[in-house]
Amino acid sequence: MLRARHVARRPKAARAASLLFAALLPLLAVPAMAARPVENPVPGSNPLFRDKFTADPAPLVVGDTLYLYVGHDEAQRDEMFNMREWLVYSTQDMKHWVEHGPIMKATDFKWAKADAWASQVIEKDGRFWFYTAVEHDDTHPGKAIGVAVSDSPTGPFVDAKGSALVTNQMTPKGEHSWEDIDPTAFTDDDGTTWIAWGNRHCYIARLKPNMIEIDGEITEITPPHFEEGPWLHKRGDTYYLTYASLDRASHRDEKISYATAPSIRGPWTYRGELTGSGKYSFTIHPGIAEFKGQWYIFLHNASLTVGDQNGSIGRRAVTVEYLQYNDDGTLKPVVQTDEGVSVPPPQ
Ligand code: FUB
Repeated sequence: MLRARHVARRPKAARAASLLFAALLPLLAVPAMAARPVENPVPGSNPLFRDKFTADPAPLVVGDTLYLYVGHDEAQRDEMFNMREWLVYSTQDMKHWVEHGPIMKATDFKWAKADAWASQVIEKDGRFWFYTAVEHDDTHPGKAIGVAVSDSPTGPFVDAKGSALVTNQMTPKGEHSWEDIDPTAFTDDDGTTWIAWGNRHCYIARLKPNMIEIDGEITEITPPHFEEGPWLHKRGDTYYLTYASLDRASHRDEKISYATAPSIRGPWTYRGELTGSGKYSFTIHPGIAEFKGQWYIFLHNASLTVGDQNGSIGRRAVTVEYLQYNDDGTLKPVVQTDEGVSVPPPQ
């Protein structure tokens, strides 16, 4: 009898323990940090965050709040990149920001070994889906794209799939191991979510409704001068593919260029350069959002100094500028400023 009762009670206790573990798991993934206000002597001016180096900005609007996901640049001295985690900030007025701390580490993907590179979070069915590039372990050498999920925009996020969504072996055209980076995710009006990504080659694919599997073919849509950092968005009937571009003849610093299309399936028309290079930075990376009736483009440069560390290829700083449209839907050139959005948009 005793034994029977013991046996009968065990599954309940085990279930409770496993529910508790599941509830605590996200809390264990990264140490929680108390949210704290960001100090900026001129709120809204560039760079936005000045006590640490940040890169690859990706905005997400949820209600009256804009969340900004960034990679944390921790390169020391001549190190090229040292990016171990992603951070998130939020604002309700584009001038005053709150720092929420890390949402995830690259190695929280058990199959990844390093490199918290560029990412984007989108909301679908009340959950937050985080697509990002990391370095895969030796089972699939090269960069890969992972997907993580959270019930809150400030995370923490946990691996949603347990394996990579895209590996270097799935796009064999690439000349190098970092072809599969910089995912951008976009949900079209019919509810279908698409993911685009790439370095040198730009790819696009549909996601299954479960958000963790590619649905069908991977298609190449590489626009002129494409280097990396694609960002998909839509305004009115026009689809925009904005990206970091490189003049390979001069191999000067990257700029932002863009293309437009009447459908997510293309055809894409090249529209030229949108910005110049980020100050002192080889890379630049676009993230675009409409917030409270105004469009913004987030970028990064390497103009920030923190302590005795100057900006460099692996020590960047996130910035923001207004994004404005011409009547025909093309984008007005974006000038990168120190004022950022601390001043009204250009007329
Ligand atoms: O931050 C690491 C890499 O540099 C990103 O994946 C690229 O977009 C470039 O910004």
